[in-house]
Amino acid sequence: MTASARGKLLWRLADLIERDAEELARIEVRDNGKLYAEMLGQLQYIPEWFRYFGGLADKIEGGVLPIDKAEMFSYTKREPLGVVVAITPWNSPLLLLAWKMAPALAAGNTIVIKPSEFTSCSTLEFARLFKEAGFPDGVVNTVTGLGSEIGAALVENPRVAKIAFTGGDATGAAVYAAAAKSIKHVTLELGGKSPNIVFADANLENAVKGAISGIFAATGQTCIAGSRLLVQRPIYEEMCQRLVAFAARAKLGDPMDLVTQVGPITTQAQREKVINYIEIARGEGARCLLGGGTPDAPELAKGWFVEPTIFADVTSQMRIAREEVFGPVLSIIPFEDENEAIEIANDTIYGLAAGVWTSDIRRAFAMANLIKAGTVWVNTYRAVSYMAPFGGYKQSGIGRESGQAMINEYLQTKCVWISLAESSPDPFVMR
Ligand code: TXE
Repeated sequence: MTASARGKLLWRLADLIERDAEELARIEVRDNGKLYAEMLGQLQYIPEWFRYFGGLADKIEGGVLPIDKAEMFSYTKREPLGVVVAITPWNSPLLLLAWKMAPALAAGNTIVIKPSEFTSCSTLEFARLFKEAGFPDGVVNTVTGLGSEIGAALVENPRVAKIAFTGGDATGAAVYAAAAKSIKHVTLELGGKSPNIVFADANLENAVKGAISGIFAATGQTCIAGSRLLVQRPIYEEMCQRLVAFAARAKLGDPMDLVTQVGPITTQAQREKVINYIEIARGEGARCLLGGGTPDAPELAKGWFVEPTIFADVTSQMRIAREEVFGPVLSIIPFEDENEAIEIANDTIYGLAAGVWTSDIRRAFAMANLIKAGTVWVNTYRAVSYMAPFGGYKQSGIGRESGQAMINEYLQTKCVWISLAESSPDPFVMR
């Protein structure tokens, strides 16, 4: 298929996703329990990844080298890697899949998708659209099953050229090690313990909303959760009070209901993990300002709900500040000045994202420079785009997704040498 034809297929697919966005969003909600409003927003935005990378498909160019050897013609080609395996988690199955698929297909690879065992339905429905768009059989394939069986088998398969993985850090490390056996290309998007840093000169109303969206939106089940809220001492108590007042009003309930703000946790095991971390935080001496358990409203009894929970007086040494909870649990940590904020912010194995709230432009740039994270938001939080490279520093991952250059993560370079000489030179000397 020509690159232009590939691009057109991706555009056609984008139109079909747009057509079916509501139905796909409903399936996502039934699978993972996240808010319909959130999943619909994602589904309505996903087509842009396919349009953006579809537009790039016929702009993948090689070059002719001004090679420094007589009678030699040399050029480069950008070629697809081959079979790409996309392994996706349960929190935003189709969005995270689109981030992998759009560049992989635009670059001319074929793809095998392994969705999370907890949320396979939306991917299976999504895969139908590729047929309808006219993709040739075999280009997009879906295999469902347990990670430890099916996922592991795909990672070890020597015919697979690349693994594009989003999930937990322990699984990511296992995938990385297994992929190394057959020298596969790997991109990993793993967890985070993102600092959201509020300075005393910030617009506090906006900062409160930013903190809430960082940890309670998506019930905290997001890799970019702003789970550590660093607050400058002069506004520490005020921020704590404002956050409690705001979060206490959050409406828990049916994720399909448009007035719901905090839905349930996706799996029972994940809820147990979150509750366990709340107990750990209490045991470590963190001060629980809000929540701290499961809600007792009878209408919520059948769901895996956890109360929006806020801990104050957290220190960087506590497990609640070091380990990814992946639930609606906020840790508030006080700091004195910029230096201490940076020290605390970077005191983590992770480096996925960070937020900075300040009205001082010098400080905004200084913090953006010094924070070790793949994304830094200033006076905003949780913004993503098909144009913006996304990925982690340190143990939050390898490689980036989205953005023009990221198509290179799915390409390899070939250099072709053609001798135009009539006779061959001395065979014992390198040319
Ligand atoms: O993820 P897993 P889980 C974090 C979050 C959560 C923890 C565990 O902290 O509590 O991870 O969640 C497949 N070879 N994140 O257990 O195991 C699996 O089938 C190949 C962060 O659900 O990482 C699924 O498709 N594949 C995260 C995918 O890996 C394997 C989003 C992710 O599952 C495999 C979700 C193996 N050996 C959880 N084992 C984020 N970064 O957003 C499992 N899988």
